[in-house]
Amino acid sequence: MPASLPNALDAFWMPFTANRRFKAEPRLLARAEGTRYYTPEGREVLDGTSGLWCVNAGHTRAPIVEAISRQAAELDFAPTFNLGHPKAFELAARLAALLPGDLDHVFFANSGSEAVDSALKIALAYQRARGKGEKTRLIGRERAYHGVGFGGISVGGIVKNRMHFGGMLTGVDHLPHTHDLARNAFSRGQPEHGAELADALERLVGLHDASTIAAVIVEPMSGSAGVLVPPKGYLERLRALCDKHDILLIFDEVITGFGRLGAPFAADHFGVRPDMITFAKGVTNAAVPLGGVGVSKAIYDLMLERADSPVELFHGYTYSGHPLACAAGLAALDIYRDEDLFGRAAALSAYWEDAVHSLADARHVIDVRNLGLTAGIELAPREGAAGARATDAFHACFDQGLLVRVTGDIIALSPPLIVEKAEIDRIVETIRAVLTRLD
Ligand code: PXG
Repeated sequence: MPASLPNALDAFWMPFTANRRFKAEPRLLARAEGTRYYTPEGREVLDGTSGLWCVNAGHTRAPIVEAISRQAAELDFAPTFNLGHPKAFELAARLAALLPGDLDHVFFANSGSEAVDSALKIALAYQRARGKGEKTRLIGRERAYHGVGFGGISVGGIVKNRMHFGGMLTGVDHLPHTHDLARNAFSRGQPEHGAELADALERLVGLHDASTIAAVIVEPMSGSAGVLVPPKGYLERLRALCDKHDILLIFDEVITGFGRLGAPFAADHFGVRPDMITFAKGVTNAAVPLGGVGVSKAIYDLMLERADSPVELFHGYTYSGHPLACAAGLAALDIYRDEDLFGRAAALSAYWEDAVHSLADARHVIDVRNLGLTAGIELAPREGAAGARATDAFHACFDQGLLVRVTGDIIALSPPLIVEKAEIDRIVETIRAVLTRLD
């Protein structure tokens, strides 16, 4: 490191990070393989979070590495505005086949945030194209995370992600979140209580009128907010209300897509059909950034038919359908299929559920919840210091060789779908040991 750089960590303004704390006490990852990260000193860290909910097939999988390097040598970049390259069409077709029902068309972006903005814009453009241009309102939900674009934070519901950034989009409203510890603590799988919270959409319709509402967007299971599992019947009710009022329903499956719940998408797991699905993360196993929107045949066909100019959607990114991302995506889909990783996640989920619920009596724990290969372990907050206990747990787990995610006072777990039972045991034992020692 050159002497002129007193702190070589200084220049990188790290996202969603307490930069001063990190740079005083850095934790670095240098290498990864399968379910493990390795620090620069060679210390092994078990990945309990699939990176950031994204490395579903485990790290540095050889077929993906090879596909990316082959693609980089063959075709590094090609525009997809008025031109095309084979792998973008191939990946879109593979995704259309994997997406549920008539979600037969795929729009590509580069991240979950861009996927969400794309879906919201498609919803508005679609309503306009069908002669319902006054349907401009977007409905999100409290505690939702839809990325960090202005569209995503407007419909999102995480206070800190919104409060610093001004007025955001106008004409947005929110449903109540579904997290209810008083009625649903320690639920296994979907909680019993709260389907009626979907009826809040009726109240928003009563307030704004359905003729002004374009779309509702929800995470079918909230990930970032700390694994908030939808109550039984809730998503079904939301779908029925959207149908009743001619409102599009968008599922943000950036986390739940690609096997996290033991099915290709949460829409499959819950048996509820949205009009659009946003995806990112697992689509390439996170090896190259890629996001996108699965769009229903009805939306796509109408947009093409009714367009008032030859270009039907004035939206897209330089890197929509980037060749490296498409190559990585195709290789990732092959792994998911060949290793039946979604089926593997489904088969492991009962073991996972028992394992994480064994923490119900661990120190500080006020709730354990789970679905598929996810879990939220909620801790009692320290008096006057919300979030501090879970942050300390994060650091202690890392030092004990386990990577977890924390949000507020919730530990969120989402191991790679290739996780072994012995590794699940290790995740749970490490967390118990850490909590036992924690103030
Ligand atoms: N929608 C959902 C449901 C997400 O979870 C995004 C959109 C945005 O994706 P991008 O690719 O723009 O980051 C996300 C991202 C965490 C964590 O620790 C979660 C996300 C990102 C970073 C951290 O919970 N989710």
